[in-house]
Amino acid sequence: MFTIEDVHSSSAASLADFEKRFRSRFGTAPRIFRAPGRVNLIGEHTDYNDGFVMPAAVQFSCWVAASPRDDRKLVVDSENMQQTVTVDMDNARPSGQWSDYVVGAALIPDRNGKRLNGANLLIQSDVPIGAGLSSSAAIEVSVALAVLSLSGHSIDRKQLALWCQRAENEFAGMRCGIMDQFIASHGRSNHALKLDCRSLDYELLPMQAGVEIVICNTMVKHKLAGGEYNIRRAQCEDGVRKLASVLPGITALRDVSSEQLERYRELLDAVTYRRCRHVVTEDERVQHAASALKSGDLALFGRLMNESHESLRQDFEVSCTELDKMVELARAQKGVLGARMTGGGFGGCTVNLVQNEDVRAFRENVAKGYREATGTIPEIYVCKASQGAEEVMRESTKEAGSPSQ
Ligand code: GAF
Repeated sequence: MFTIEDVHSSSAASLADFEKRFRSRFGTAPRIFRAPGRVNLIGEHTDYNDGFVMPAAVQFSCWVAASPRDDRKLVVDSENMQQTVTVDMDNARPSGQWSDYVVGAALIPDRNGKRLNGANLLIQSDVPIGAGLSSSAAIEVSVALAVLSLSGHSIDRKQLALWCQRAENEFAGMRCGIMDQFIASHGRSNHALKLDCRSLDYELLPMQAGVEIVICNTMVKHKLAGGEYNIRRAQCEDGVRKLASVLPGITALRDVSSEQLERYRELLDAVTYRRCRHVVTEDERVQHAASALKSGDLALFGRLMNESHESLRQDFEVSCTELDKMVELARAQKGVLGARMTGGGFGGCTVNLVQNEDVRAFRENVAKGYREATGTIPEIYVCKASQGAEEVMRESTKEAGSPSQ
C-alpha cells in the first residue's frame, strides 16, 4: 500500500513496478490511469439537494492499469481485495460485491451509447476505505476513464462524473449525490472546487498559502450504502414535498431560503425541520465560505467550518462520538482555524484548517489526545489539494506519474 509520503514523492519507479505486475499478470503492456479521493471542506449533504459543495481532491488515488481485450469481458484483478473477478458485459448485473463499483462504472457508459471493448484491469487503491474520503468514487472514475479511453472514446468530464454517480446509485445501491465523482474528475492541484450541484457549474478557488488541510481519521469505518444516508435523503425529499404546498415550483431544498423555512416550519415535524435547516443553512455557509476564501479571510472560513460541524451534529445527526471528540481535540490546538467532520458521516474523518507552523504540534497533540480518549491510534494526513483523474502512463510514451507497494 502507498503511504501519503509515497504519494507526495510521486515515484516513477513505483509506477514502473505496477506496470511490471500488470505485464506479469496479463502478459501485455498496460496504459495506466488514476483518480483521487476527496476531502470536502464545506457543504455536506447538500449535493443531493441540488445545493453547493466545496471539496478538494487529495493525494490518495485509485490506480488502474488496463489493456484492451477482443471480447466483451472485464477481467478485474484487485490488489487490495486479492481477488480476480471476470464478468461478461452483455450479461452483467449487480452482485453485492466490491466489483460492483468497477462493473457499474464500465456498464453505465456502455449502456448509454459508448460501446466498450472488453478490458483487463489491475486495480490498486491507496484511498482509505470507509474513511469518508470517497474511495468508491476514485474507483469508479479511474475505471470509467480507463475503459472509455481504451475503447477510443473522447472524455467529457461532466458526463464521466454523472455516469459514475449512476454506477454508484444503480450498482452499489447508494443514492449518493454528484460531489465525489465530480471532484474526482475535475480536481485541480492547490485548488478547492465550488460546485453548483444543480447546474454543474463550478469555480476553482486557489487555496491560500500559510495553512494546511489536515485530515484526521477516527478509524471508525462508516457504511453508507442503503442505511442512514438514504434515510437522510428521503427526509429531505419529504421536507420539499411538504414545503411545496406553500412554495409552488420548488423542486429541492436548494430553492428554500432559511427565512422561508422559518416561516413555514409548522408544516414539518421536528425531525424533518431540523434536517431541512441543516441543508438550507449549509448552502448559505458554502456561499459565505467561497467569498471568505477569495478574500483571504481564513478566520471566517474556519468559523463556517465549525458551524457546519455543529449543524451536522445537532440538526442532521450524522456525526458520532469519535468524530465529535476529534473535532473537540482539534479546536483546542493552537493555529486551528476550523474543524469539522467531512463526508457522509457516522465515522470516517474530520477536516481541519491549520496554520503551517502549528501542524506538527497539532498532529502530535491530537493523536495523543484521541488515543487517550478512545484507545485507538488515529491516522493524520497533511494534504495538498490535488489533481483530478488522468492518464499517468501510456504504453507508447511511458510517461511517469506515481504509485506502488
Ligand atoms: C457521501 C456521498 F457520496 C456524497 O454524494 C455526499 O452526499 C456526501 O456523502 C455528504 O456530503 O460522500
